[in-house]
Amino acid sequence: MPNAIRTSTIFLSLVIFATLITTFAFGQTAYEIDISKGAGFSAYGKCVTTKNCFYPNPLSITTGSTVIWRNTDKVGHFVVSGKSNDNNAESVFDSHGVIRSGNTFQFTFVNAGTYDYHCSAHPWMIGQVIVGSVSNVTTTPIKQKTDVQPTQVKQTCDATLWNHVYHPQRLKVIDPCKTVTGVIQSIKKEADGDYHIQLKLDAQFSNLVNSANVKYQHGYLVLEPVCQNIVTQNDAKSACLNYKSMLTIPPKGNHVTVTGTYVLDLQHDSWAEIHPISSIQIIH
Ligand SMILES: [Cu+2]
Repeated sequence: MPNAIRTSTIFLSLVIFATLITTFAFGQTAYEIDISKGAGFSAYGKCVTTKNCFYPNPLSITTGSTVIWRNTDKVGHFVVSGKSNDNNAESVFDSHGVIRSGNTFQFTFVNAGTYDYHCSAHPWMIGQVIVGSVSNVTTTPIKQKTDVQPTQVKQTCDATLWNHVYHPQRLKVIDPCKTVTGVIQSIKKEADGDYHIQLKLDAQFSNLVNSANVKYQHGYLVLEPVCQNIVTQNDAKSACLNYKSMLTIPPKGNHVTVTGTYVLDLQHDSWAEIHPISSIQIIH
């Protein structure tokens, strides 16, 4: 082997070795991408021009790295792989449901490649993660954080949703914020803009339904995410004025985790509901 090639081979090996050491020394390598303030405001916003509604953008990392998207904006956002106009893009990662202000979503990139992503609610928000195999990445991450604890999925309830529940006095609150799991049985649009969803609760939550759920809802818990659809019922219109829910409801048959207020609906024989819903996510 000629000397020059041998030297560069040794040098490359050292680079790979050094990179591995760094990765192992700090544990899992994690990078943060911030969702910029005001990113949801308009397709002509500042961050759209400067291409940093997701910052840094693009982000170059190595395989095995975790990216944590942090929502520093005031409104909720989504992170979905692929381009916004590409309906058939195979989804590599998906925040499923909204990342609320201050919350995070994370994904570990196992395979090398160039990954476009976007916010499904604000299609002008686009970004790219470039994942190189350990040996060929030469760029230095703009922002690197180490020893990041796995994100605790803290289930919280958005109390402001109550501003969008019409006639809230018909609901008797039993638990202001409760998380349950189960399988979606049916989804129906209602005139008040809500969805009426029947959820077959997992065994450990089966005590949350009552005789009215059995009598009128096949024993299923009722889920009511508010202001999902166009309101045609007159007395419900004001509750959804200038407000549209950012929740994405998974199709029926999905096993989901749901967080919201656990109530009894006094107008319907006091059957049990989660109403309003703060989050609903597919369990993988
Ligand atoms: Cu967004």
